[in-house]
Amino acid sequence: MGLWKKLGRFFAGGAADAAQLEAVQRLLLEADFGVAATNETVERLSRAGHVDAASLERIVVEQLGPPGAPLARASAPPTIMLIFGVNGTGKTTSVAKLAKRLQTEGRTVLLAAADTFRAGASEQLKIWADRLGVPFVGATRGGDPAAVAFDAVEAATTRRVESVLVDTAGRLHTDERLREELKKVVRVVGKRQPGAPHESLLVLDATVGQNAVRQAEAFATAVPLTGLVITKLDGTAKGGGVVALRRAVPVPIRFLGTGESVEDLELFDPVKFAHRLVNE
Ligand SMILES: Nc1nc2c(ncn2[C@@H]2O[C@H](COP(=O)(O)OP(=O)(O)O)[C@@H](O)[C@H]2O)c(=O)[nH]1
Ligand SMILES: [Mg+2]
Repeated sequence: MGLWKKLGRFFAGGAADAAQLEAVQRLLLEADFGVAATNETVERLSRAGHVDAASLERIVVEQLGPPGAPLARASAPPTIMLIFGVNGTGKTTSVAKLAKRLQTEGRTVLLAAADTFRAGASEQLKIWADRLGVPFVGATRGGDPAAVAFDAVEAATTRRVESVLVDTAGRLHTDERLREELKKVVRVVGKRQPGAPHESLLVLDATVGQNAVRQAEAFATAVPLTGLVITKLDGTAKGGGVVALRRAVPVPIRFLGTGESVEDLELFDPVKFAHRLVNE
């Protein structure tokens, strides 16, 4: 149910009195907006002196930031895209979805499995590569992720593949060794290919609330990010968490994951998203 309909249980809209603002506040907190975005929204409604669906929607659109920009294209190929995130967030699935999107744009893709930590991680990505019919660079368990990323850039250059998607490891976002490992991946591809990485996307699971906010903060301080991919929006009524995420890190939302199939990826549209959140 949209926020506005839920709000309708408390009042019908109109002049913003203290009770109404309190109802809005409760509702936004319940919807995972987080304290900062909730307070800002309530303040703005209070200042406007009026609580209605259109105002709420407008405020949310602004909080969500710009529409998702399409994937970068390097002037000198290959374009290198690194995908970060904690295990289970939908990182590998998102890599496959992004590969599919690149193919739809007529671009050639190579997938690289730089998750050398998790058993079966490389095999899982290999299955996607076979399904999509794209070349694959795998990892050996316990191997060096930066070496895999380097090999992937080499392979793409030799084979004239335009874009490389690198699936990285994400066991624990608080793990200092992981931070160093990810920094090294960034450093190594940057040395091999000027301007790389051209994208560094962080995958976050919309269903885990404040946990995703902490992950976003931790990754954003470890590596420079170019965007967020927020997954599992099909499985949550708490779309407000997306507002909290965007607020936690100054990184634009680029794509939304809306299901388990390879087609279930949308370019982020803040107007559409806010409308759904508030009105549907
Ligand atoms: N419902 C839903 N499930 C998703 C989405 N993205 C990924 N998943 C599922 O989440 C689980 C973990 O995905 P995976 O890509 O292996 O995560 P990783 O460990 O981060 O690489 C799998 O069962 C996926 O099918 C999504 O947008 N919606
Ligand atoms: Mg994975």
